[in-house]
Amino acid sequence: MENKTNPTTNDSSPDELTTEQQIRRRTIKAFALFGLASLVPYGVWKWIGSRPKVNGLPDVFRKVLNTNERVNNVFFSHQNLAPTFPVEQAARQVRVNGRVGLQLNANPADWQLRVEQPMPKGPAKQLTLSIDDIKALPKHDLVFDFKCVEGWSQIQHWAGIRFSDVVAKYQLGVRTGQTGAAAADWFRYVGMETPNGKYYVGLDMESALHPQTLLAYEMNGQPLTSLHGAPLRLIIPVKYGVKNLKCIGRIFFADEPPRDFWHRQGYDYDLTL
Ligand SMILES: Nc1nc2c(c(=O)[nH]1)N[C@H]1C(S)=C(S)[C@@H](COP(=O)(O)O)O[C@H]1N2
Ligand SMILES: [Mo]
Repeated sequence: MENKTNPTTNDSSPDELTTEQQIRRRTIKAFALFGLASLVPYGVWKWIGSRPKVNGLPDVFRKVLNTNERVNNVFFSHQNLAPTFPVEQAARQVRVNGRVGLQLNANPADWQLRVEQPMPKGPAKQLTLSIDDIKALPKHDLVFDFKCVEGWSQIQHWAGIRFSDVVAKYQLGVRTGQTGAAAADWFRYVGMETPNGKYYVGLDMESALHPQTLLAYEMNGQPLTSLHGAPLRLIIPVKYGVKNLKCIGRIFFADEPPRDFWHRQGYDYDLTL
């Protein structure tokens, strides 16, 4: 009587599955589906994570942002500033790391900065700047957490001029020679090297033009020591220490990534924090 009034209960027929078997099958199916479904986003996630980081964001996100930024015509609007600190927190004993290309007994009076950029028509543009030319631009102080890829960091106090101010003053970086040109007119990279060419870095233009990117001539209010890159070094807080070239002798603009000392040793080219 129970069997007749309840059609869902049927465990007598041999070709019907028992409730237990049905549950097991459904569970297996559910797991298989769940597994497949989760593989797709996991793969996408892995891929995004493996993308090079641009200003802390995987480049796929950056590309979207950049497109929007370009549309809004604020390609160099930099909202992502590195945190800064009160000057009292800056280290007194600033760590020295890396001496490649430094000529510790060079005469500072002999120093000059060579700047070069290819021009669409005619010969390359070339400038030679003295330390006084550099100091003629507005001075900026910066106290930030300097980070080396080797795993240490230190709050340090630097001062110098904005690289973007040099670019604006001498009309560099854009093919047309007119600062304020469309994003496509900008060279893609900046290369910097020691006077002897033994240490060299390549930087994407956006990071080079970041408002916290300085050509620094002071540390803790004093002229740079040779070990810290006298008379002029790069301070670029959006990048790891290796990109902060000490003793700049030459700066040039390019569309191909310039050679980069640590990239040649196997590090990421970008090294953006
Ligand atoms: N010319 C030159 N610049 C250089 C290096 C170097 O070996 N030679 N080392 C880099 C590395 S790895 C770091 S962490 C910083 C360290 O700067 P500091 O010695 O002023 O602390 O300089 C960078 N700039
Ligand atoms: Mo470093």
